[in-house]
Amino acid sequence: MNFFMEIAMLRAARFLWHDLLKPFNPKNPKSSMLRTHVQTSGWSLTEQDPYNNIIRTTLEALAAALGGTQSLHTNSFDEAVGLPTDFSARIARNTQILIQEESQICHVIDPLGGSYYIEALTNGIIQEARKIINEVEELGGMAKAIETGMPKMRVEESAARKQARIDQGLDVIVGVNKYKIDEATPMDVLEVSEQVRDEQISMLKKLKAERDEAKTQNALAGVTEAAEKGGNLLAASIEAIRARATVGEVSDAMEKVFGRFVATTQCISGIYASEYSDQAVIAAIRKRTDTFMEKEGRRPRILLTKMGQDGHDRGIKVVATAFADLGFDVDISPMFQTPEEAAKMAVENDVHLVGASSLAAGHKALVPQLVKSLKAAGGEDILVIVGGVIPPGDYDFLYKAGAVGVFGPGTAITESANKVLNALESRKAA
Ligand code: B12
Repeated sequence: MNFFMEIAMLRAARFLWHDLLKPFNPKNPKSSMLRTHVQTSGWSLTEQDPYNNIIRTTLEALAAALGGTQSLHTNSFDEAVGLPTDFSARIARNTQILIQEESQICHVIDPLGGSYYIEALTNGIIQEARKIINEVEELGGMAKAIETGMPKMRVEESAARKQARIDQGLDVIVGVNKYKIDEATPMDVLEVSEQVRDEQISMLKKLKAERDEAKTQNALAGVTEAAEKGGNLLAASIEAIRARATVGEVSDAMEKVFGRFVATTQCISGIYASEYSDQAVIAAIRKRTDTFMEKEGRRPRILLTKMGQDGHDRGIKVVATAFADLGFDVDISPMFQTPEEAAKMAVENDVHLVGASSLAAGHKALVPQLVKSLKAAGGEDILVIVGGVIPPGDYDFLYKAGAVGVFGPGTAITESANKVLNALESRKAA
């Protein structure tokens, strides 16, 4: 993180909000005052040496408080391995309370206002943000810009650059690429059992059995009608929820008119390699993929898939762009695949490997199903690797289920690429 930049961002956002609202002649002065909720970063928190995360969160929370946020969410130190335990949640909450009630920090409005450095940063952000706002306006507004894929591409490009800088140790992450410790820090990990899913399903069944079905369907028809006629969707949705419709059913009712947004899954290329200044490392892996091609007649081909309800696609996109730069042929699946769909796609695309990226705790259910589906679809020789938020205690389970590699948060992509090539080579030797 950049401590002062975070403070300046909040200050700049307040200025821009006030300025952008002026043309609407707001009648209530409160409308011109930006009110913000800040969540400290989860992305910056690491699986390695996890108590460092308490310090990171404190610094981030302090920046938010000095920047003048009205509301704050502090993340817990076990962020990169799972949902918080009661203990980690208490420390996260106490971080806020210490800032708010012990340190007197929140008694002053804009305490850094007037500092040369903070004012210069704030001004710089205002100027740069205006350029992007204008660019979006020229595309016809944010909804249009999203349709072109512009914001997503910018985010993915920046993520790939950042990953290349971290993998080389240019951006320091204490405990991950500098000041590493050999032994793992023992800590409790909250495990959510499969039973929760079954309980949720039976609650849904009960709700549907007990509701007044005609009333529900009528309210859902109201949602579709509001979508068709440009009516008040929020009011119609509240009506439907009161009639015990589920969020899924309300969204289906709108889908009849609007269709469903499908994010583009293209892979940007060249960014990871161009940001990696030690080109010898890149060249060595490319040499390995080139040798593979000479021997096999084609490049190592990998299908990267997101299965289940897991919408976290930053990791998979970063891995895709880096693997492509390292000489792999990379296919990316659509989001939310079933294991059967992923297996079918892998066989049809004739890949050597499937890389499942799992961040939302579905790996123990989905990876065994993927291995089974690959066998059923005639793809038993396709190797399976897994990456993402995988608690260390689950690695053995995944290996036993048939995975040949597991790559948790903080793995340098150059390292995972080399290990994947090792697995491909030992498969051939076997
Ligand atoms: C960013 C983030 C989000 C973003 C996602 C943006 C996006 N487009 O991806 C947003 C804000 C949208 C989000 C939403 C949610 N999130 Co979230 N999120 C994160 C966070 C903070 C970072 C993930 C990330 O991008 N890391 C950076 C990438 C580069 O790392 P990575 O994916 O781990 O990939 C690396 C390695 O794992 C490996 N790798 C990964 N995949 C693969 C594949 C292969 C083949 C290989 C070789 C390597 C590999 O290589 C990469 C480089 O090192 C994590 C916590 C964390 N620190 O990990 C929580 C986390 C994953 N989220 C979580 C949750 C609960 C949610 C929500 C359900 C919250 C909510 N109640 O709404 C929603 C779910 C949305 C959905 N539909 O899935 C939980 C999951 C809990 C669990 N596993 O038990 C986590 C762990 C946080 C937590 N502790 O609570 N989230």
